[in-house]
Amino acid sequence: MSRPKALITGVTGQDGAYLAELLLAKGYEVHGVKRRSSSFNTGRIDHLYQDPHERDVRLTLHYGDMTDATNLIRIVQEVRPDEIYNLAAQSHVQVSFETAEYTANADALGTMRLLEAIRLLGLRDKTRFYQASTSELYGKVQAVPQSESTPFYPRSPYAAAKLYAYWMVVNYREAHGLHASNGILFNHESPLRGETFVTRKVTRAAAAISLGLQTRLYLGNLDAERDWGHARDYVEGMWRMLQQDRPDDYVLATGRKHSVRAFVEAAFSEVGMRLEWQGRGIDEKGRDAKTGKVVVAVDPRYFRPTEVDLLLGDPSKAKRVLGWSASVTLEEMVREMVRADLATISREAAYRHLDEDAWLAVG
Ligand code: NDP
Ligand code: GDR
Repeated sequence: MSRPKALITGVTGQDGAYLAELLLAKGYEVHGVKRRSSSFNTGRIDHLYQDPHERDVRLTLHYGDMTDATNLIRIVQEVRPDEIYNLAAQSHVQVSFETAEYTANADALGTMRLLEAIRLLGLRDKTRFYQASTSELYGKVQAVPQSESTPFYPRSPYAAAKLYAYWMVVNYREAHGLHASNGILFNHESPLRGETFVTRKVTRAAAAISLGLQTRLYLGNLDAERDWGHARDYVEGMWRMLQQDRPDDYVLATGRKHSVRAFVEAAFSEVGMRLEWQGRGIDEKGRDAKTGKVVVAVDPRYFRPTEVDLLLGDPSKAKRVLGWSASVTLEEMVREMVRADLATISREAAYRHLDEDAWLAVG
């Protein structure tokens, strides 16, 4: 019997790396779309690389871009995948305020291009489609916890682009009979998380400050609350959605929320530092209880023009239908992330002198 084939867009990102690993372990032939870059961008999947000269190569990368329709059509035509996981996106909410048109092109139209490729190549009955939808669709809080039936209210160009993609998936399912599903995923993190998302920014800073390589961490809104899970759990949920006879939309979440401030406290406590908070809003500061030094401060540069205050998911449908639930607690995840950053930063510091300004610039 031939192996099932999967095509992953965004294979070089956090979720792409975990998903590629999962599908290879399940016996799939995995194809990934990567962007051309002037520097290496495959660091998260290098451990999965196989020499293309070997026999039975099961991971193949194709150059491509979500903004290039002919390129996407050719890749889908060549691979003829059984499953497409559309994870590629300009995924940073704050950056989307600066790059609204590009974000719409890649995240909204890019999704449409792939759906259209399946349709026009006659793969409707062969290829199943997973769309990386997001809890950002809920945006301005309408109800808590948020489930598949909670109304959307996007609060950023990113969320508005993902809203278009969400509805195109529903439409191609209803209009053309595609097996296309939306995973409405709440925030999920890991040691592979991009360094400019708040969790990884915090765990890296806690590690660097405890090693004496950084003095202070600047953050935006400390009061925002999120439902944070572990990426490894969430890619398993993506796969389960595509194994269902019928396509559908599912929330994946832990059902627990924490504030950014609580995440910061947990990360610093992991390196043996207790924080004491003083002031409010832009004057708020976190001091190391032992030394009295300010190690966390607010910088309004990181405030968003429109913020999403609270995301808390209700994952009961995924549990009922997919048998899926999040297995990693926030405490376990923070520990894994901080330990990984301590190891990486110590290794890096041994090689070169770390320029503090470079650390502070991480957004
Ligand atoms: P990352 O930002 O880590 O990865 C995004 C991936 O998309 C990278 O491989 C990136 O390539 C690629 N990419 C970006 N733009 C393009 C483009 N124009 N053409 C081709 N590839 C492109 O995101 P995550 O892994 O965290 O998230 C995966 C998906 O899930 C995204 O769509 C995100 O919006 C969505 N999502 C994420 C959540 C989370 O909490 N992580 C929650 C809900 C949804 P490169 O490596 O070259 O930059
Ligand atoms: P989010 O993740 O916007 O939820 O999108 P991010 O980690 O960027 O922000 C979470 C919350 O933390 C607040 N915050 C800061 N955020 C960043 N990045 N940097 C800071 O210094 C900072 N200080 C406070 C933010 O204001 C926000 O409230 C992520 C992405 O992965 C999306 O692609 C995905 O769709 C959603 O999660 C679900």
